[in-house]
Amino acid sequence: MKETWRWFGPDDPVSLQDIAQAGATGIVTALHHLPAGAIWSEREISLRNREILLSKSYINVDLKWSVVESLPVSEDIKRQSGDWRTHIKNYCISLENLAAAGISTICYNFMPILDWTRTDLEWKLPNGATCMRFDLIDFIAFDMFILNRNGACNDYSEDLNLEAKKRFEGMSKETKENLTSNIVSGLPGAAAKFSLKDVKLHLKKYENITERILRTNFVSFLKEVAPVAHELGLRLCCHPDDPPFPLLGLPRIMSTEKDYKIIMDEIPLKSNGITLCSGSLGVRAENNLIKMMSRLGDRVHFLHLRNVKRESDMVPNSFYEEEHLKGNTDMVSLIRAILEEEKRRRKNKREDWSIPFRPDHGHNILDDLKRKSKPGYPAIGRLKGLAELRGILTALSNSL
Ligand code: DNO
Repeated sequence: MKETWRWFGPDDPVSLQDIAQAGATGIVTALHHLPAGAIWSEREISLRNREILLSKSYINVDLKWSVVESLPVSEDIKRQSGDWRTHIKNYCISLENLAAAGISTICYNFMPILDWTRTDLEWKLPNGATCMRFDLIDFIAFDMFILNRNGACNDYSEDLNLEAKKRFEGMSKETKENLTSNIVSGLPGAAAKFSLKDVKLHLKKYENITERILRTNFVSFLKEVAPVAHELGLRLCCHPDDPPFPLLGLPRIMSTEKDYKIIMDEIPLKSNGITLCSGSLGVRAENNLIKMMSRLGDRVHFLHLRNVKRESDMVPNSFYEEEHLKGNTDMVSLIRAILEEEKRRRKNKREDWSIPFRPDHGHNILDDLKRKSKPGYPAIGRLKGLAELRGILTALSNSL
């Protein structure tokens, strides 16, 4: 397992030097300044790459850009409307340029409009640390009474509607504003930042996009890009929906093992792979991550290791981000399953036997509470996660 760390580029408050001190050497980054659908030119890629390589002159550690997260898929591609054909061509050119720069693992997602979504970015834990949380009732209150989405009430049970109404009536103006900005303005790494008005406009454009249509569009996107990636020796890896259920009446189609299986079977190329995110998938009790790792393992190209605590086993549900070794996922068994997959790969002489992973998210602890980093991506909270994961990894590797 190769230790990597997400870096948002030169304006990330957590620097390359911090990463080197955390002990990770693989950098996970993206050209966040380029809009979805645009070409990632050789020049833009090499500027970012140079920045990472030049760090060697002031920190004597070899850091390498090892994963792209994410090469975003435009809304036009997801809906097959507007400029979607050009965007697919551009996607393929970006893949060629990335391959030329020696970067071969490319993460992306296929969630309509909203990328990962939380209602609370600084939820206080009993020990004074903060973490991220998705509160279903707050989300419904937003959907029904702030966004005023048509038909929203039909998506939830009567009880949930009533609870959300009560919650909304008790909210101050500031709480409503915070909730809105947490949901619509885009968490770190999301392809776009929206206003409430943008979300309404986008929702209108998605009116006729059913789950079936979205899946068909996804398959047709992959039928074009996966063969290109295959030729270039690249590994595409689709990140799951986060949270793994429909939001705002929009379909989400990469939420369960069954969803992944459909897509893997449709395009049976190694280049058509998975980002196994234990935090996102772990929000659904039916997702058995350990079995997913064993059953789909040969196409898992990237791992996000993180834990969540489900507050109920319903779908949808509320959840919060737990410490890496707490929460609903048994991290020791998951890492054991990953190491077994790596063993199989070594036996089959696969050059990609070492799977890149990153400690995904972290609590804000100690100095994180003073230093403003990107939501979910503090230095010390992630370092603690990485250290804990590294401990398990070392212990299991030694005993294997
Ligand atoms: C959240 C991340 C997501 C992820 C994208 C992948 O922390 O895991 O932003 O990067 O959804 O495309």
